[in-house]
Amino acid sequence: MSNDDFPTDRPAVVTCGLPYANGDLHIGHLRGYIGADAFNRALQTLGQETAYVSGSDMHGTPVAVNAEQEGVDPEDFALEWHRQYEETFPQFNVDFDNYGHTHDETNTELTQDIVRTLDEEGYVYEKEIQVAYDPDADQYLPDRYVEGTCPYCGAKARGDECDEGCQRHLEPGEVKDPTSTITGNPAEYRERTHKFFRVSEFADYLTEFLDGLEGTSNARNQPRQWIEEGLQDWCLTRDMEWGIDYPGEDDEDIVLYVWVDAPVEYVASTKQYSERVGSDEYDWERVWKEDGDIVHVIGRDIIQHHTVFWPAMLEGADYNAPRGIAATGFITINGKGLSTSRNRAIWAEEYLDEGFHPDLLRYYLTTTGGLQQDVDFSWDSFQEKVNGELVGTVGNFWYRSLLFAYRNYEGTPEADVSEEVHERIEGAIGEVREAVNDYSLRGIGRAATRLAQFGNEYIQRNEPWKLTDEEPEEAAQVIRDCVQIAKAVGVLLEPIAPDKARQLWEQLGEEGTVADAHLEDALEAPPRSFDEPGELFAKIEDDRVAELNEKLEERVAAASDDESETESDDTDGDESADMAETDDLEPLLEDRIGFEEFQNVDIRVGRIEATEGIDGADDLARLEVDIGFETRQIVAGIKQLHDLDELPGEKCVLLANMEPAELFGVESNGMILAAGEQADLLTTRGDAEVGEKIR
Ligand code: B3M
Ligand code: ZN
Repeated sequence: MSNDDFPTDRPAVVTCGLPYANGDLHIGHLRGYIGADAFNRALQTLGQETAYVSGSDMHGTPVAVNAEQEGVDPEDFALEWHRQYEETFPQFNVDFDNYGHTHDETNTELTQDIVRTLDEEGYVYEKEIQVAYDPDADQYLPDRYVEGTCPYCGAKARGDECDEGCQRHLEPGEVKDPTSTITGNPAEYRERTHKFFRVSEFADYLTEFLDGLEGTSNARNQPRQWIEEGLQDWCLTRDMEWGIDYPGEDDEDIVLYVWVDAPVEYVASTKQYSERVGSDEYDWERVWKEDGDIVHVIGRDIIQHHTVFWPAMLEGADYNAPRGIAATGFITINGKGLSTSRNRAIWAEEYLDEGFHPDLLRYYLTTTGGLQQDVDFSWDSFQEKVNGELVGTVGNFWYRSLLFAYRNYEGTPEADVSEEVHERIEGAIGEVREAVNDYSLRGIGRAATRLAQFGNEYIQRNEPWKLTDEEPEEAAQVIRDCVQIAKAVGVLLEPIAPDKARQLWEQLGEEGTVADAHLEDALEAPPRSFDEPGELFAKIEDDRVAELNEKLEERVAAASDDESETESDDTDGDESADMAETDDLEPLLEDRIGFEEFQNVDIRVGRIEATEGIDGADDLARLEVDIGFETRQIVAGIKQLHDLDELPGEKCVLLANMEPAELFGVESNGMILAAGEQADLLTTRGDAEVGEKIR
């Protein structure tokens, strides 16, 4: 099954993963909320009817554990964070049509309703299981109350997720060597009766669902492996008080597992929106029960919940399936994993307090790397991106063209847009349309910045300042074109930098709002007159970056100093990137080798010709590399770390006489050399030919 392209004549809904209402938001969180917001705005510019909804995730042990640590009631605790989030999102121009929370009436009722239907349809059964228990605390130990070893990959894992390893969901009782996070005691086991959802019955359905799923390839491919391994049924209930009751049961000590009611908030929040604006305007039931286009933007640590459990629940309860799931990579800071306990994060509030405009971060987060790539944030790379692309390309073009137009014509000169420029703008519109259908936010940003780049070249090439006296008509033509390009860049960039686009719109004296504009409006003539423009972007100076680097280092060091051994105050899955941490370099090898031995190592210059991710493998990519004599197929663990589409054409360095090996059924004939946790690919600095030996 393949979908018709966006825009469709059906209503769409875009969601982002629900933040747990348990702590401050950082840029790891913002990547998803901003990404989904940008995608939703982009759909709108295509003319798609759409809504952007989400809500706070109030339940589960992520909230209960943190509330307990603070000695407060989980409901009060979660509501307080929920209110803070409601205030934070608009500050980043994250514009939800509805932002609810999972503890509200709409979600409680809808969740119970869906679970009741699953039960009635025969998808739920009861089973006696062994549940971890801490006798000293006299408490059962669901999910984050217990830690141990992942039975699949051996990494340290939480009770319900292998957050530092393979990212799998773990069922109660699965984690090995469980210890209580309350007391540190080894957990005991006690028999309890719990409800189970027959996910295993949905294997065929899910395979078919994945065949038609759009979004990022990690979301489509990873679940296939889990399905092939055999799906387990899913425990729907937990021994705790905080959460939503199982419908019709009055056992006070058992609630629904947080991952049951959390995704239902996508539906509940859409329903609240629909009820507010009226179903004539936006019909949630059509979206969720008939034929709406549902798009989830999530972190890659929650792919299984969204591609296995959630679609099975939707199917079992007779709801519509998601059309697209886009799973973003993690964010690291200066090459190391985000860690809330180590204060190694860029906090949402902190970013704003530093006085940076939210659109700069929006641009950085959406256009640095592809969606599924891990992004390493540093103030240096932030500065480079802002100064190079926003200040140097977009801002520079906007300002110089509008200022020239204002000074010479007090606005848009009277002329028709030239054919060349008309076509160039049409081309950029096409690029955006394609990028949206490819779920590529970076593609959207690139279409806008490339158009601005073209504008700069166009102005440079035509030198209107030389024409105003001698060839006034030609000068007017060039500037007319430039004003049109400036406006078009604004329309194209709006999903990513909505406030900067709004400011440009105002400078042009446009009516209405750029947020309501469609892509085709990029070709509509701007108003005849406008006021003197101002510069919309300012360069970030080096000393500012030095100061920010220093502050960040001090903060991280201070947190490491007084850090207790436990990291249980980490609040979310982003910490899994902590694995990437290498505080110390690997020690140098003592043993020396002779030149002859080195001669046996055949290292060559290659050129990457083609790349593709390997289905079912999280990290592996298949590369075709020209090594002068022949083209080699090489498997490399770079899928998450590089944008595969960008590599063809790049020179690389490879070990050519590596023994062939087979990985995920693909033969690898050589090894690409790379450095560090981010797999920084080695290349040559000068003109060494492909095939040249490295000595
Ligand atoms: N509250 C946060 C996370 O695991 C979790 C998302 C729920 S989405 C339905 O990223
Ligand atoms: Zn694991």
